[in-house]
Amino acid sequence: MIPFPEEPARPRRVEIAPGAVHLPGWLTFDQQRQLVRACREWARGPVPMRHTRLPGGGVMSIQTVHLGWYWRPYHYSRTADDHNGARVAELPEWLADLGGSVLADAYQDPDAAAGYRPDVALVNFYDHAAKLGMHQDKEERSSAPVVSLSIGDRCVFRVGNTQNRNRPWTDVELASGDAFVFGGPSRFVYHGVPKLYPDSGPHDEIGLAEGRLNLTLRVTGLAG
Ligand code: MD3
Ligand code: FE
Repeated sequence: MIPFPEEPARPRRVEIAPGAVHLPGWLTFDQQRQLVRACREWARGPVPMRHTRLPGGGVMSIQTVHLGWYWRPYHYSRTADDHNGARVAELPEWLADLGGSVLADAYQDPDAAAGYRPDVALVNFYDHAAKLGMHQDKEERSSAPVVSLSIGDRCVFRVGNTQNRNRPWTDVELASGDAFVFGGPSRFVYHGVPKLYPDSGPHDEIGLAEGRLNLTLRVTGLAG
């Protein structure tokens, strides 16, 4: 018989930088499967998932679906004004609550959950060739933490600094089921996804044949 190892193969909680906490394998396969199913539904509309248009005329390689608020570069609105004009779907309570649970575990503070009221979720889909360049998320008028959930193929996630998109940075591998929290001094760090490992996810267990889903929960600090 193979004995159980003393330590889990992957640590449960890693603080990458002050306020930036990685929780490997936080989601069960059951939860991941339910999230995949929900994302499929959200991707159909009222604002269908698609490649975000960039101000320069290009499009992002990832595809995005929005809950609560519609995001495009430099701008949040309730309706997809550069697309079909529809109002985005509500952010479900259960998803906001899930974000609160992540936060409580990341900061080892049970009270953190109740106070966390995200009002937007952005769901990004990466095919095998999609990447996300180094950027800051600063359209939000709140410094509340961002909670991220990864499902599907593994990727390299690059956590940089708050000054510019260059070094120093730390590369972290994000796998299916991992959660990440960016708060405090890390809330406005540059970050990106330079590489995906194709066909590396637990497809059968989660019901996602290919690619990677990432959900981020945020507090916009906007009213209305
Ligand atoms: C750090 N998404 O949606 S998730 C994004 O994997 C985004 O799809 C990446 O960057 C992805 O904007 C990374 C982790 C993440 C998300 C938001 C952050 C890290 C963050 C906001 C501020 C600081
Ligand atoms: Fe980001």
